[in-house]
Amino acid sequence: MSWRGSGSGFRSRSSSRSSNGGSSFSGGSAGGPPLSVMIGLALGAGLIMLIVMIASNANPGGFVASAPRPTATPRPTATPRPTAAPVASQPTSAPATGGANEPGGSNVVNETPAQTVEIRAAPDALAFAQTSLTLPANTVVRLDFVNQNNLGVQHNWVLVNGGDDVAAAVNNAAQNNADALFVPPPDTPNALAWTAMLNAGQTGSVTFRTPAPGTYLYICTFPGHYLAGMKGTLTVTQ
Ligand SMILES: [Cu+2]
Repeated sequence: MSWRGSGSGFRSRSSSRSSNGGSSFSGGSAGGPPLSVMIGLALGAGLIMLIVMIASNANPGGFVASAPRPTATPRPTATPRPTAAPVASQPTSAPATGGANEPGGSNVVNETPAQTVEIRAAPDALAFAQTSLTLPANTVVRLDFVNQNNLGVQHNWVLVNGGDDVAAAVNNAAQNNADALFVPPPDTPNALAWTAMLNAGQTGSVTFRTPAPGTYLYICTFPGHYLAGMKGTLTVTQ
């Protein structure tokens, strides 16, 4: 019953509007107070819209100001990374050296020598005091090189597997081995035996097995000494 009553009341309102026949404006203008209320509402809505627009404009303005800051910050963090990488690569490339300044050679053995021999440096020249030496073949020999000289220069004793043609290659390999004081690098071809590079006044030894019978050169591989004539001949007998 109450639902019908409300429905009937709704019908009566719509019928009354249609009965006026005029537009809704004429009906609105007829009532003075509703027009002022409508203007007030419109003005209020306009003010709210302005406030919202101003507020919304202020927020994006803040985002624009803060946006360049994050793009600027990653730049300083990216620059230290490339500087750290080469620092890490340097210690890995550093160990590539020609070995230590110590005796070596393909004929070096760790056996009790059957024979010992002494070679001395010339006291006042870039030369060996003995320019010839004779040893038996296939014999373990300990050679003591005494670097007593008045020039205060470094020398070593290097036995090569041939003559001057082979000695030149061994000498070049040693002179490029500054990290080990110009001794031949490990596994240098045709380098049979060598002592360490000795300061003036030092004595160094190397124990090696003598090669097959023949003639062999021994040289000093300190830069310039072999070219200055610091060499001798080893004759290996049967
Ligand atoms: Cu020398």
